[in-house]
Amino acid sequence: MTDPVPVSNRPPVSNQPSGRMNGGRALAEMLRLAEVGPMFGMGGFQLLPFYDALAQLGMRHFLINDERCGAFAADAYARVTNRPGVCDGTLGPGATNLVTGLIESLNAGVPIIALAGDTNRAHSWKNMTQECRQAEILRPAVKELIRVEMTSRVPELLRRAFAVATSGRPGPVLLDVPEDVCHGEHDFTAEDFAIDPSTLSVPARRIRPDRAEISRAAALIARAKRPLILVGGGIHLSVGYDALLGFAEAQSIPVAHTMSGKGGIACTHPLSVGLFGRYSRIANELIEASDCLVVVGCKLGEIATKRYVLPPETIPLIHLDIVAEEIGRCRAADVALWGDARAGMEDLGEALAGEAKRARSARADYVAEIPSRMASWRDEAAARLHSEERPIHMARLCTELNKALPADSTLVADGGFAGHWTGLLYDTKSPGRHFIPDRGLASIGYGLPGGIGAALAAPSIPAVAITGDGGFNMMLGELETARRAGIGLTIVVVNNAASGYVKALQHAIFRGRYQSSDLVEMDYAAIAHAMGCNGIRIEDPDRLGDALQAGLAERTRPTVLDVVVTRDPARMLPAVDNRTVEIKQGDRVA
Ligand SMILES: Cc1ncc(C[n+]2csc(CCOP(=O)(O)OP(=O)(O)O)c2C)c(N)n1
Ligand SMILES: [Mg+2]
Repeated sequence: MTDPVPVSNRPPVSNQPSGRMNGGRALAEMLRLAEVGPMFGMGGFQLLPFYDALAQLGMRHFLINDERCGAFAADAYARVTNRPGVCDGTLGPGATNLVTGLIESLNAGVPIIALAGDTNRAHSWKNMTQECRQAEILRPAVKELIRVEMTSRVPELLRRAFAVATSGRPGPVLLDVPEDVCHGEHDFTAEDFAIDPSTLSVPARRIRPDRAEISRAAALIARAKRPLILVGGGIHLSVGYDALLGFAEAQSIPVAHTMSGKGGIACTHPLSVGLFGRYSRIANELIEASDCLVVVGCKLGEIATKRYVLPPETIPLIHLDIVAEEIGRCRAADVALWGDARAGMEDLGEALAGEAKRARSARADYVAEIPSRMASWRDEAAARLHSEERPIHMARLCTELNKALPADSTLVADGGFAGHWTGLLYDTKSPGRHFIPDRGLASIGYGLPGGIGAALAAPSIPAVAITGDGGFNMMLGELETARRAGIGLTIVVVNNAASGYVKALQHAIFRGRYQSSDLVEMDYAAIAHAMGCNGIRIEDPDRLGDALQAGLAERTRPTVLDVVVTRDPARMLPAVDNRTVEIKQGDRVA
């Protein structure tokens, strides 16, 4: 009698394989069952059975050049698709390199399944090569760290990982997989391979706020003459766009957004008052003049509150959030609505349905203010928004992005100026995750790998990443990944030959005593060419439009647009920064 063919050498016949297989194969089979998208990682001995299984099963996995980038790419993938992104690293340095990316996802509430190889337990703590206390290092970087101690428990614990990653406030879950568990074998039954489909995308489960609190909130809103909705990134995690727009329109309530909340409603909608917080067009003054604030899926952190000076304590505030303990953390709430953003907005809309007609007529003048205030802001900012100056003005670059990017495109914005300028001036044209800034941890370097994740998540949708030169330097190796992946990603490098945010602050606070904030002048278009990509250096603002179109037209190779912007540290900040100067009401920005 011949031995049965080992599972790893057989083509998959069903979603529920059975028979003897190693832990790596079981991991891959479960991820296949979960219909995960492209994965990002860098191999090492411990996880090689997993890699082998991916090859056997024909699953997509991209070698990245730094595990942090794999985590960033998985994060952006998850934001575009609302499905968990997957990344992996080998033990020791692979695992520790994941930390920054995983904390981005943790703080931003993004579902991730991360795998880390670990030492063979027969030899652990005997100075094995690359061994470190990785579980202790990674535990605070994730929503939950699951140590997989038995090959037989791989399916069960991956099921658990998806449930944790996608429920409540979503987040990253790390499976720490010892070498012997990954290489070890077990006889699995078909029933072992099962997964709850409701845990494969966010939000996995919805919870509605307490009814009595909804009534109290509705009463406050009904009385308000100038209510304002402040929306954060939770609106994307809840996919609450229709509920938000329906509620705002029915009740005539304008909407301001954080950087992460951009796209809750289209920035071009007449009820959108733009970004609030550290940088603002007209939103901060509308907050000051409001008589009822409805905060939705927003932590009211440092940037949103302009370092905790907004919103004024005197204005009644309703706070709707999926994490109960976020309510009241930074600003007391008059009404606490603990629940899912979409469900909460629907319930508020229902509670106020009878009021809608009266509210719309009572607030007609109020909402009519918004387009006219926005128009006068545009007039004041026009010289910068349409600037012909060289080096190029950041506001002009944002105007050109607004013109060039279609409504369905994704703009990924890096942690430095790139994110703040576009957070303020980039206009999404339809609701959704069309603007992806890494505000969870605000690391520089997210732009390029985030762009890779976004491009792979939605290949038919134009993907553009905007990054500083410092952030791009950090990640240059990933241009190789982008090229290998054959993606038509456009990378806009904001080339100011500086660690610009740092230099601008040194200018403002330390009277121009600069230390370690200059970069050498680089030609990133030439670097892109040398790496087999398209590259265009742009010094004339009138060439920006064509260059962006050229980038968007590329379908199979990345394009680097090297945009030469101001080198003057006095002119880099998108506005007066309130860490350096007191912001007075009426300060104009951009
Ligand atoms: C990993 C990391 N290190 C340091 C910082 C602090 N930081 C914020 S903005 C900035 C400047 C980054 O330079 P660049 O990417 O060129 O962007 P610019 O501000 O010049 O547009 C730095 C160093 C950070 N956000 N992330
Ligand atoms: Mg720079």
